[in-house]
Parts: sequence; structure tokens; C-alpha cells
Amino acid sequence: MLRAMVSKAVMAGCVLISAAIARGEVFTWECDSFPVAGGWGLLQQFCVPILWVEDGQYIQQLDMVECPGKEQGGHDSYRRTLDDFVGGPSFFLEWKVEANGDASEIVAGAPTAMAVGNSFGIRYTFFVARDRAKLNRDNLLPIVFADFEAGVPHVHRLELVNGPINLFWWYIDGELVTNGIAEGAFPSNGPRITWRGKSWQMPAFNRWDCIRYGDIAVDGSGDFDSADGVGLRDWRYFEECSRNSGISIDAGPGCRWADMDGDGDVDLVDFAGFQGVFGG
Ligand SMILES: [Ca+2]
Ligand SMILES: [Ca+2]
Ligand SMILES: [Ca+2]
Repeated sequence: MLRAMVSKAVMAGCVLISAAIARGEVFTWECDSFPVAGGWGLLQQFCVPILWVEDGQYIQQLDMVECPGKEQGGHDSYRRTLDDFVGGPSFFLEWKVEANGDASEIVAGAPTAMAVGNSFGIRYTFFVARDRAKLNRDNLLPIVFADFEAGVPHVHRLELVNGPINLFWWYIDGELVTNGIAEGAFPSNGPRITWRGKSWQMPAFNRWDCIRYGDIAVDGSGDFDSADGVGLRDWRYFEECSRNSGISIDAGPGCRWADMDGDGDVDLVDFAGFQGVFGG
């Protein structure tokens, strides 16, 4: 059961003007390859992290064994620019991870971190441990924690809508943790995404299952990646939504695009609707 401790923030939104450039659609890395092969730039590695790919997951085993005398253990981090997504009306970031590191490591930015941000102070930095996650947007804004079940992977989802007022939402496993007014439009002004595994004072063992981001698909469109009509790539994600949903099981915010009849689930009726637009 998700228990969110949310402090309310009331602040004025500010609109950053972004140049309209050719924009991307959706980036996906399903963790079935090493990150660099999946398009990520290696940022930092130290203290000899042990890394491998297994069953569609990228696994980081991080400890202090190879760091005698150091104040922290293994580290493995990656980055990509988000320049292709500047100027969009919306943006989502979704990732699935299971971390076994203790929540006491969060204070040092471990055992996992996922951050999007820019050079102008807009950022969303998430730290996910075994049974707790933390969102830090800006040091002047309230920090939000969420507690959840240990020993299973969890899907984290950030949604941003840019407009006269910029808004954000954070979901875990489809359940809203917090939302509110954003500090500005994003991605904007040299945006980037960075993620890492890290061991501070205790070993960490992280199983990453996927990282996806890009435009938020239009509800009920069947078009997951907002590109090239409805085709095989969309089908791969439709099938996933269908598997995780079903009659009377809410599909969650990450599957609104696959809920063709808008009743909250992704079932056989939606499959028929998806077939109707497939190839179109
Ligand atoms: Ca995977
Ligand atoms: Ca598509
Ligand atoms: Ca439906």
C-alpha cells in the first residue's frame, strides 16, 4: 500500500519560452542490453561495479569491496540529452526498478537515482530504495516521500504538462503520489536525463527493467510513441498494457493511450478498437 506524505506547495508558475525545433517521439530502453548499447552515454563508474543483463533487466551489484578506505562504494551512472523533446506540450518519464538497498542510503543519493533537469534550476530528482522513494524538485520546495512494498519492482512515472500553467504528477504503480504546479516548462534550456546506481555505506543490488520517456500519447489513440501512426511498436506496448490490466483492473496513467473506449481498463473491447486503427 502506497502511503504518500505530501506537503502542499503553493507557488507561482513561470513560463519559459522554448524554441520550436524538430522534436522526438518516445525513447525506450527496455534494459535488455547494456546501457551504452541502448543509447546512453556513460557518465561515471568507479569502485568496480559488477554489471550484467539478465531476463530483460540490467543489474547493478555495487559494494565497497573494491574501494578499501573510501567513504563510499560502487557507482554506475548514465546520461542522455533531452534536446529532442524541447518545446513539447507534455512529457513523461517512466521507469521500472527494484532496489534492495536500504532507505537510509537515500540521504547520500543511493541506492538508485533518476533525474531530469536543466541549467535553469528546473529538476525532478528521484531516489528509490527497497521500500521508499523520495522526490526532490528544488531545495526551496517540499520534499516528498513515498513508502511501498519491498522485494518487488515498482513503476515510477513523472508526467509534465506545459502550458499557461505548468503542471507535474508523480505516480508509483499507477497510484498518484503527488502533483502540483511545476517551476516551468520542461524539457527546456539544455535538458538532460541522468540515472545511476550507487552504494554509499551499504551494498546495493538494483534491477532496472525499463526507462521510457517522451511525449505523452493522446488518450485512446493507440499511438504509444506519437509517431508513424499505429504500428508494431505501439502493439508491443499495447500488449503490455493489456497484460497488466483486464476487465475492471485500471490500466493506470501509462496506458491511457491504450484505453480505446476510455473506461479505465485495457481489455478485449480496447483490443478491437486498437485493431481498428492499426496500420492507419
Ligand atoms: Ca525489461
Ligand atoms: Ca505509433
Ligand atoms: Ca477500456
